[in-house]
Amino acid sequence: MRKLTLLLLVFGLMGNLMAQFSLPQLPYAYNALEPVIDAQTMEIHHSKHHAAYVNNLNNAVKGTPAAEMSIDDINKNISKYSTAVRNNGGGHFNHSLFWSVLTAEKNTMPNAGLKKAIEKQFISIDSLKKLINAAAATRFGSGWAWLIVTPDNKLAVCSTPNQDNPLMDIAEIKGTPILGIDVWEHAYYLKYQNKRPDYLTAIWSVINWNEVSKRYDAAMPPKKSIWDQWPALNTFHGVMAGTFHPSEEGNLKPLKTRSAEMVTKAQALMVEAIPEDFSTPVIKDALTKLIAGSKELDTLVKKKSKDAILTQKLTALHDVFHEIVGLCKDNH
Ligand code: MN3
Repeated sequence: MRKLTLLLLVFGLMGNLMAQFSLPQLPYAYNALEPVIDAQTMEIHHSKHHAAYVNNLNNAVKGTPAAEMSIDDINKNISKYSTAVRNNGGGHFNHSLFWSVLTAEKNTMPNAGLKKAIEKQFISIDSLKKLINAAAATRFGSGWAWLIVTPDNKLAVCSTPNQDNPLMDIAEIKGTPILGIDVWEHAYYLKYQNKRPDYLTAIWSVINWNEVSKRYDAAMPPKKSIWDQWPALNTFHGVMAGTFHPSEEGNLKPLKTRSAEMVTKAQALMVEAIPEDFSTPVIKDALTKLIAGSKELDTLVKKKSKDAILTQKLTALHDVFHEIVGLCKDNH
C-alpha cells in the first residue's frame, strides 16, 4: 500500500513537471484542404506556428497555478497573466478552434437551430459570410475574425488583434467563439500573398458547419421542453389526456364532465401570447381548428349526443392536438 502511494506521488510530480498543454493532431491530412489551403501552409502553420504557441505557453506557465488550468479558463482570466501567456495561450486556443472548424467535407451546412439564429440575426448565411469577411479584411495587421455567442445568447461578428479572442476578459466584444478565421499572413501568404480577400472568399468552402453547429449548441443554454416553453399547451394536454384515454376504454364520463373546460383551455392557447418559436401561421390555423372542434364537442355533449359520435369527434380533436404538438417539435 505504501509502495502504491509512493508510486502515485512520483507520477503526480512527473505530471506536474510534464508539459501541460499539447499540440492537437489535425483531424485531416495537411493536403486535405487543397486547393483552398495548400499542404505546405497547413504543415508550417500547424507543426511550426501552433507548436511554438504550445511550447511557449508551457514555458510561460511552468510551475504556476495556470499550468493546472484549462486553456478556456486561462483565456477567460487573461488579464491576470503575462503578455507571454496572453499571446501563446490565445494562440493555442485560437488555432485549436481553427483546425476544428475546417474540413475537407464538401457543403456542410449549419444545423436547424444555428440556421434559424443566423437568419434571425443576419438575414442569411451569405450576409453573415460578408460580415465576417469584412471584419477579417479590415483587421489591420495580424488577427482573427469571429462568429461568437454573446452572454445574452445572441450571435455576433467581431475581430481581435494578434492572438486575442472574444473569450478573453480584456476583449472589446466578449462571447464564446464558435467560428474563427485566422487572418495572420502565415495562414495564407504562400498561396495568396497579399490577397487576403481572395483567401477569405475561398475559405468558406472548407468551413465545417457541423462543428460550428456543435459549438453553437454547446454555447447556448439547454432548451426547455415544448411543455415548459408553452404552459398553456401543457394545461390543454392535461384535459385532452384526461378525456381521450378513458374514451379509448369506452368511458366517456370524463369528457362529459370536462367538455366546457376543454373549450376554455383551448381558447387560452390563443388568448395568451404564443411563444415566439411556435407563433407560425400554420400553428395558428391548427389552434383555430382545435378551438372550433372543442366548441363543437362541448355542444354535442350538452345536446346529449350518442357516445359513438362523441368518441369520433374526440378522436379527431386528439389528432388535431397531436398535429399541433408535432408542428411545435418541428419549430423547436
Ligand atoms: Mn495562425
